[in-house]
Amino acid sequence: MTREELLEKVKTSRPAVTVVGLGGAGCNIVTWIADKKLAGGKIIGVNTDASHLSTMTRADRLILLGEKLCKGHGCGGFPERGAEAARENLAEIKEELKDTNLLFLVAGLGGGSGTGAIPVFAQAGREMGALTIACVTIPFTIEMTRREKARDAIKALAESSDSIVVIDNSKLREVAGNLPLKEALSVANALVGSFVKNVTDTITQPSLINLDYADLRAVMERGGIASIGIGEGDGANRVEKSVSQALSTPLLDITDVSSAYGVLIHIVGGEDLTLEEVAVVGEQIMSKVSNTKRVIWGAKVDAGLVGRVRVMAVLTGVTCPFLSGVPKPKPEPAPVIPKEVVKPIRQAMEHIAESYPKETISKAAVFSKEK
Ligand SMILES: Nc1nc2c(ncn2[C@@H]2O[C@H](COP(=O)(O)OP(=O)(O)OP(=O)(O)O)[C@@H](O)[C@H]2O)c(=O)[nH]1
Ligand SMILES: [Mg+2]
Repeated sequence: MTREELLEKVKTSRPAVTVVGLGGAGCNIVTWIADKKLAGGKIIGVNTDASHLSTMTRADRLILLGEKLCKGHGCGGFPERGAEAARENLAEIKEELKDTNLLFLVAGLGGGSGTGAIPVFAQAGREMGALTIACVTIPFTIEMTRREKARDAIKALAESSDSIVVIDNSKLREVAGNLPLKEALSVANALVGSFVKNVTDTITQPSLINLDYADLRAVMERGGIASIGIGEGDGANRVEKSVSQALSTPLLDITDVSSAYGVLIHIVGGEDLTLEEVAVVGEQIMSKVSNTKRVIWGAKVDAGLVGRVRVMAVLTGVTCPFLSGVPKPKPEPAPVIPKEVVKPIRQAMEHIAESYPKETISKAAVFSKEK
């Protein structure tokens, strides 16, 4: 084989990534992703609400769900209608997903369209052979009945998708401070969006060949519920600080961090990030998440982030009290997060929310305990 033929092969063997935003929140989140320019992925906006869907100028494809059922007016908060609407378009959905290897389904749970349609899309994605990752938010505690709907939707998703990355909006407030609603929603958009973007960039960009689709599959396939944590640090022990923050402040309350099945780490640092520091992240995670079978990660250099390290940790196969309905073993008082911890997390969120500057991606590493 010549080098040219090999390069052609690299191009054609790259996994096809599709990101679907469902319902109002889902569409807003994928718009965030489109604004940041997704490397090598197709973006689809999906809604029963024609008016909201028509605002999606950045998507590659749009699907108006359940035209007959909803007449373009939305679902009024009823997930059963959202599911029925999605079933109306099943043939079109399968056609859109047919060559996809990696499918991200993004929604804010609690309404009708996104909540009802997402399990239908997940099932279609799995049937088409895609690694199907749902990325969802749970409504704020004040949205009481909406939280119940979200719980049911996650249970349905557990049957139909590979992994479900869950961000609890209430938890967001806890770690980022008491933000006004609109700001909190933008932070949620940025967090879900950057998870999708980070993972996609890491496996589709040729300079990050060490973290590939097969590695991702090993951690996320049948991975169940997944929780995200982020951390950022500077100065001495900046890596240790950011790792321990990322693990100690998950955006979904989980029962036991140490029993996570798999961990995906994404590290961003300035030009001064060393490979040794990247390796320290691995050691730290392995020591803190002791039963983890698989740890994979990618690291990239962001020229604008001198002196700092930012870590996003995704723990798969976790259990969480919200879903099991079981209270925590030891009810703890509301956590008081020290200011020096809140501040860097907020900074990390602000960084994430900022547009990605032109980044030079130079390093990646994959480590696994189990080969
Ligand atoms: N992250 C994020 N969450 C949002 C946003 N808007 C609403 N939410 C959250 O998502 C939940 C669902 O809202 P929508 O996405 O508007 O609902 P929908 O899926 O369009 O459902 P219907 O409008 O009932 O058909 C809400 O309960 C909020 O918790 C947003 O812009 N960003
Ligand atoms: Mg809506």
